[in-house]
Amino acid sequence: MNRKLTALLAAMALALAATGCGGGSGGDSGKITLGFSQVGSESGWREANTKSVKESAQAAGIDLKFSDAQQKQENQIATIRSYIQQKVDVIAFSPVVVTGWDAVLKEAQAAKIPVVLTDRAVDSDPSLYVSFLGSDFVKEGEAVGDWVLDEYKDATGPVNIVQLEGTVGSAPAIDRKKGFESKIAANPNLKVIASQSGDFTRADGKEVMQAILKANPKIDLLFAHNDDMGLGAIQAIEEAGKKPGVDIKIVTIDAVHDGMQALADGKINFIAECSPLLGDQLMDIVKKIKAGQPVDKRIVTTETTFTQQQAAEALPTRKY
Ligand code: GYE
Repeated sequence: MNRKLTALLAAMALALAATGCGGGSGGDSGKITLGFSQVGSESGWREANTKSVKESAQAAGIDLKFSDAQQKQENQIATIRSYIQQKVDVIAFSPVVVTGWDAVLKEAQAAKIPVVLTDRAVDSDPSLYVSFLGSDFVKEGEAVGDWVLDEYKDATGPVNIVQLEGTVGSAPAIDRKKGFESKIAANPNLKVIASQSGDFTRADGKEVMQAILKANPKIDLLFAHNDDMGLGAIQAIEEAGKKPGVDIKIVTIDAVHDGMQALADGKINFIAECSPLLGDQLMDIVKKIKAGQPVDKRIVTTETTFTQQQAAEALPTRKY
């Protein structure tokens, strides 16, 4: 080999080491590099999910690149493109909405970087990602719907229901609504009189509920797609001089700490759990992918439901 070529190869090796791009074998430390694009920090659920991902990556010895998209799809797409450019080993993300991912997923596939979906689904062809880890949101909506059906089984007149929906176009908002409405359809007394998005945040939950309270003098039940919107609505209900959990019954999804506290305190009536603790399972998937082992295309999180009494019992040992 001539001298010039040897020098060139040495320089290239150095450059690769400096940028941590080992051609897909991780950083210069030999660690696996995972690029993770988070939805945002809109809720207690999201906070617990972010903590879980960060702690599990550290425990697994995985080099985590983390980015918060502030609930904007364009931010997530830009971040994923930057992870592709950085040649991370694996990309994971929690897609803010279901549609619009084909182009960037094809770019990742062309760059031979495996993609794992966590928490939320996309409507792209499943061949564009390796695995999807997260809850069954339709089931969660059904669990809430079942509770409402039972609670009002003896109702003789109309039961006025308000629904606070999650982020427009997101998998949990679409599926929770579908699951809930499919169940309550069994009793014609159960009527959804208003259904609006509160974007999964406490602030929007409060604001939207204030407007709905003004427009609707008789509300029997509120279904909020997550605890945080329910907690915001509780403030609006109290400020309107009504008793949450009594004058207006409240059912939500997530079972994060503040939601469970409100349930134990009698301000919420029922919660279907949605576990944010996806970190350990995600790191296992990433390691398997890098080891060339097969991973399941769909991994569904195990979850439960809570009544007020069950919440009081579970609170002291709850992890989030
Ligand atoms: O229920 C909500 C969060 O995607 C399951 O997003 C998640 C949802 C969760 O903002 O609180």
